[in-house]
Amino acid sequence: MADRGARAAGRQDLEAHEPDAIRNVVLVGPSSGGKTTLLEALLVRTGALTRAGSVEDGTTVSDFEPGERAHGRSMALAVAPVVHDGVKVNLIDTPGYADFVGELRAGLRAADCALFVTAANEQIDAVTTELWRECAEVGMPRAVVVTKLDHARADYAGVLAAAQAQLGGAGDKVLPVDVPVMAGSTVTDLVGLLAPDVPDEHAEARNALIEGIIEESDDEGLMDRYLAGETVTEAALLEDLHRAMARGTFFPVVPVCSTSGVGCGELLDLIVRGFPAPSEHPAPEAYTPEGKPTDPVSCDPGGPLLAEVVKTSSDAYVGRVSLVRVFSGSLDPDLPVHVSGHLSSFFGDDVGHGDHDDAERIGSLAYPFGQQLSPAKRVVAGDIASVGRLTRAETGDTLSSVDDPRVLRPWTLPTPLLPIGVEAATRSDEDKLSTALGRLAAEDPSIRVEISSEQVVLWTMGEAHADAALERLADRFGVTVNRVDVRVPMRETLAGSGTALGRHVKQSGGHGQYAVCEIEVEPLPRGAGFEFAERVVGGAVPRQFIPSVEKGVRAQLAKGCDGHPMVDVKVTLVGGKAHSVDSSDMAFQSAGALALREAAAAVGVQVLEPVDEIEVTVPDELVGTVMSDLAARRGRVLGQDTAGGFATVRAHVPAAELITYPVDLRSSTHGAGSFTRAFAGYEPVPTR
Ligand SMILES: Nc1nc2c(ncn2[C@@H]2O[C@H](COP(=O)(O)OP(=O)(O)OP(=O)(O)O)[C@@H](O)[C@H]2O)c(=O)[nH]1
Ligand SMILES: [Mg+2]
Repeated sequence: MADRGARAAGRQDLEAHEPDAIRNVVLVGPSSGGKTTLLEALLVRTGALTRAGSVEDGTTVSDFEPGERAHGRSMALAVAPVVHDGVKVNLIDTPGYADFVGELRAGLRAADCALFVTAANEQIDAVTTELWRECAEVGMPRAVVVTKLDHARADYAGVLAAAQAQLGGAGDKVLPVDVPVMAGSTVTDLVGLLAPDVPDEHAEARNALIEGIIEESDDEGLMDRYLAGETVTEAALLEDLHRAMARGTFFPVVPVCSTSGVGCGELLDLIVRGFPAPSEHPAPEAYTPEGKPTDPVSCDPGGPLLAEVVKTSSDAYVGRVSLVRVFSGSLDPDLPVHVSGHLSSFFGDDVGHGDHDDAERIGSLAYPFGQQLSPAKRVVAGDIASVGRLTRAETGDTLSSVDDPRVLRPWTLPTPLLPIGVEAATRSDEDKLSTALGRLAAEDPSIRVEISSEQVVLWTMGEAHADAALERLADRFGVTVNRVDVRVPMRETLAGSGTALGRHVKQSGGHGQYAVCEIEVEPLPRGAGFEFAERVVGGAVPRQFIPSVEKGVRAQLAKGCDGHPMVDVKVTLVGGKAHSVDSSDMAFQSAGALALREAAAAVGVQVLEPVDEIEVTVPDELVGTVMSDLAARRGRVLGQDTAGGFATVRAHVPAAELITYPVDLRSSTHGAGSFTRAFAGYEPVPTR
């Protein structure tokens, strides 16, 4: 802490008075691509820090959580604002590691443009291309930063060509706005291609850039005039670049070396002059709390309040801190707000926290700088701030005006597919467990909690996410749990048809018990559940005791005859005997239960296991690997489709074979594969 304090330079004025003086830029890209380090370099460049921290030493501004420092990689989104040329730039660092994609999604939501940070010594991987495509779908403005230019194996030209080939195309232009100047293997400077006095050796790159920008210009005669020799000013070009970026058709590339800071100034200039302001980026769709769509939201500080909690953290000293992106209106301390969380109306049940509408008051307002908070007086539309002491607002909730409450359509949440079985370590942990798990899922909606009678399962995005969740459970909520194997909920059914007698007779002294029933049993098709019928003739079982038999049978079904709940059977009561004094409801319940046990012993029990339908999507060339792996998991392939270089395989696979599938699929496809799963039904466990 002392070290970090010493690096922090004099306070900048972080208060933005209007949306056009703000840029919200999210840094995305593969893990270890250099995002956190680039953020440090940008902080130094703008004077927010005097000296850059390092990821290895755990001294960066954005990797401040204990887990991040210990592992040397980002695990959560973090914001650090800088001021450049009078414009406030909220830089949002996100984790590149796939387990933390929930944080990346929240970061994309808070931002108006994404910076794809790519290391000059790496390829552009499938995960990056996929994210690029996803951003394209929602029209997110993007730029590419090629960093680590000083790396021993840096290949700037190679990465640039790969970015143009893999990310550009179909009218999309990925073009460098700067060229690195190398002295041997050291990058010493950049040449800006938009400047008027570009050396001849870069004339070709400059022409390509200018023509690329002019093609996007609204001034239709500009290209002809340019080709005829008219000089287009840098300012005019930047204006067209800005417009094309906002439209999502032009993607500038900037080379950077975070180690030396070369390129940081150029990047900041581009962000301030070329990147769209919050007012140019459409806000999320808004609804009334009843679910009626409302007019589009405009980024007006004087408009009705509309803001969203993109991250929640709890601090032992400060309490709950909500990171909020304001889309419309302004936040003032003490302002009463309407808090809405309607995740289930958009995604169905069991996602994040329960739906709610509450009234609360904005507590303290602050601008976050990593984990440090500096007080804010007023936060206008387009800006990002931390709100202290909101007690009802959870991640994904909307804050709106009390007079005109609204709900924003939540951003797409990833589906956690890796189950982790947990058990409270001690009795006192047991007491706190369910509340703590609820908080965990409310803060991080990419975690789902499933508490069944059999066990507590935490659904997570991967091993690292699970570890981080359990660490948070211990550190923040003081609850220690042990990891246990995930138990798949088995069922059983009868292996055949037959008849059985349940004879519950106790007549040794005092008031006796007498009930005899005869049942016919038969297995039913999967998913049919339980059916009860009766064909009793001549009052062999008195009318009033027939429901007693059914009740006894149902109780035995719930317990099962071989340790698992029994399903998909039909039981018909066909006869029995009663005693005028000793028969009772209880006696017939016992006889019914006994009859089912006898039937199970006679016809045999078939154990059933849950089977899920999964849909696996992988690059075409990996489909063979996926197929043979599914076969090894006792999977049954239902069908296969191919589109755009990807193959989708649908299959039924026993849930027991899918427990570690997210981890295994990721490693066998190098992160390029994904899958969905849904419960399909129960099927007999094959006998070995
Ligand atoms: N040589 C060199 N190394 C760099 C540069 N930028 C980052 N690195 C190193 O690359 C490694 C990863 O950098 P990070 O900044 O943690 O990468 P990240 O993109 O934040 O990674 P995640 O947080 O896992 O997503 C660290 O060891 C950095 O020191 C650079 O410009 N030059
Ligand atoms: Mg990082």
